[in-house]
Amino acid sequence: MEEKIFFDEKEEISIDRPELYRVYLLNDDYTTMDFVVYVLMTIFDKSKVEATAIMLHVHKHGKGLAGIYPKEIAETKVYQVESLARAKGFPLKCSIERND
Ligand code: NFA
Repeated sequence: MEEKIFFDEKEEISIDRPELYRVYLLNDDYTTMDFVVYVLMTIFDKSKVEATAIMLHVHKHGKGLAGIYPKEIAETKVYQVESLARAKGFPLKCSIERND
């Protein structure tokens, strides 16, 4: 996405804005609620109150928004969540959707 900024009639610069992607957490029957809250606080910088609300939303509705980031950062978040989950023996999964 490109946005032109005009300073006056003569000067003009262009700024490339990155495409943003939504990172969702997906519900499953085995990952503990405490672990999902921990992931939201440590990987997605949520407070305990926000993390608990998102976790309960995922538990009830099947998926919930964890954050919105440029593509490479979104992919890194997914990798961090899923490798930490596997290391702890949980099947927790994420999905990514373009935020358009
Ligand atoms: N459904 C899981 C449970 O009852 C909790 C959970 C919430 C898992 C959000 C994954 C995501 N232990």
